[in-house]
Amino acid sequence: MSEMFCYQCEQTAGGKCCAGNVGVCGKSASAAGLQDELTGALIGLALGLGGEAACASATQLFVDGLFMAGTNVNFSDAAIQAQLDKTLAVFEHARQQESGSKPYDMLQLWGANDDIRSLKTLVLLGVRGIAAYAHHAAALGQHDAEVDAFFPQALAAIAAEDATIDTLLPLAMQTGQINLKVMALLDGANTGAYGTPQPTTVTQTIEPGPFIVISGHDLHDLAMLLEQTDGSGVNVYTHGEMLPAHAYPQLKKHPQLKGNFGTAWQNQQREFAELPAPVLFTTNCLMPPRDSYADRVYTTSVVGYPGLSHIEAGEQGNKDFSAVIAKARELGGFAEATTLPGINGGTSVTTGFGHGAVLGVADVVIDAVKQGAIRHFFLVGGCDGARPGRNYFTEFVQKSPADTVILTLACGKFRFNDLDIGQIGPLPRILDMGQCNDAYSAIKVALALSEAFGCGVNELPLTLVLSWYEQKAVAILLTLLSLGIKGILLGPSLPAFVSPAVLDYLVENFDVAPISTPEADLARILG
Ligand code: FSO
Ligand code: SF4
Repeated sequence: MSEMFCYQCEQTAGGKCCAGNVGVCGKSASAAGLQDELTGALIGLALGLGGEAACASATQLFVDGLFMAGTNVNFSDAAIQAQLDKTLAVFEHARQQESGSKPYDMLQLWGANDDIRSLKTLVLLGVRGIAAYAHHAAALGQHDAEVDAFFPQALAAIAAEDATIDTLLPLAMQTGQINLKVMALLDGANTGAYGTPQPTTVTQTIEPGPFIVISGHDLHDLAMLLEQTDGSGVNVYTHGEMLPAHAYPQLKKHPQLKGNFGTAWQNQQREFAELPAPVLFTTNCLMPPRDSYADRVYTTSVVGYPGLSHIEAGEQGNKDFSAVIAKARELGGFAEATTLPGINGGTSVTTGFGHGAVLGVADVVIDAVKQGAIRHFFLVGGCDGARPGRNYFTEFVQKSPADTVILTLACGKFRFNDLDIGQIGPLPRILDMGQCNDAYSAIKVALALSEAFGCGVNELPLTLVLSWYEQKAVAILLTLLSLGIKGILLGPSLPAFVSPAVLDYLVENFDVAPISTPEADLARILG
């Protein structure tokens, strides 16, 4: 019987760790073990490099290997083993050059003393989040030398036996700063390729006829799919974190990009059960597919699940989605227009309030604050998940007073983005800034407001109410802390890998607090 140790996400078993044969997410002990081996191989590679920057192909190994070990990304032993083999081949080459080191044994990390393990885990998970964003930017040909150099630097530091709280805390803050860099890189890559997002209302009604559902964060994959479905009679609907794609001019120009299907990732087994269409997963969050629809789920890139069809990139990263298009035709879609309403029964959602759109109406926003029409901004954003405590975020938005604005991003917004809570002047009260990486937009807007009002970000009428689930959220939290942002409310539970001493540090230095009830938190913030 195999055993696993994994505590990297919010739904970890008993709020402590997944052990035994299978994790709460459905990841097997063998896949978890291979992910540990892969991470250990990458740490060994980093040590062999002396923590120094790697060549482009080794950097891609860091990016892909780290992303592949993230939550709900890859469940396939064969795929993880193949990535491990690629990484170990580099060791073999280094050994022949007599400059090699050994793969790192992850048990050294999992067995370290509480606080060291906690801080090293914080860095490792933050780096996994950074790798995800670097992966999307690289797909659009964008790289940042400082980001690339950080992978070996941070991984080598995780192996350091002489690491102390005093060396690891600054490294955690540096992880946050590097994540800011990579989010900026990805923002530039996405807007450079597809234009500045524009506010866009997206229907949740599916037209009759064949269609494809595309999920995940990779806009480049969507762009390729749209090019290949142009004029084909096959429509395309976004799912989950792909929703904000509707706001990009160079993507929305394709008339077959029709609308959005479904809500956040944890509802996919129910929402896909009767789906007469294929689903393409470009990134997490993939759940183990039910037999009723497993034959129509396709994965690509670092995503994988045993038995699902996988589409690999060919020359220059091009992908051939003809099998997905053929599957859409075979399944035929709905016979009549069909609406899958949002969580609260809404039939459309609005997105596209990135930094370009919001700062484009900065004067309106600043005037509304000065005249008291906007009393407070809440950033209610982050990941969704299955825990019932996540209803907090819906209720928080429902109970927020009419003179407050809700900025939101990532998949947690599906809890409330179909609510009509009104407008303040020309502005809707819910402004969807985009995907989780568009936390960069929220930061840009906050910095612009603080400049306009001549105060620090912590003095703004702005509170961050964050829902976390996986490693990208860890990276974003580190970014916010590294910017000195205080008073963040975090839920639905605190990370299992944060030791009591590290939590004390976060509370004392950054006033990070767990969510309580929407009523109590709203009263305290606005009181
Ligand atoms: Fe959600 Fe999943 Fe974007 Fe995450 S779909 S939970 S933070 O992978 O990446 O928000
Ligand atoms: Fe458990 Fe989360 Fe790890 Fe899955 S990713 S095994 S749910 S801690």
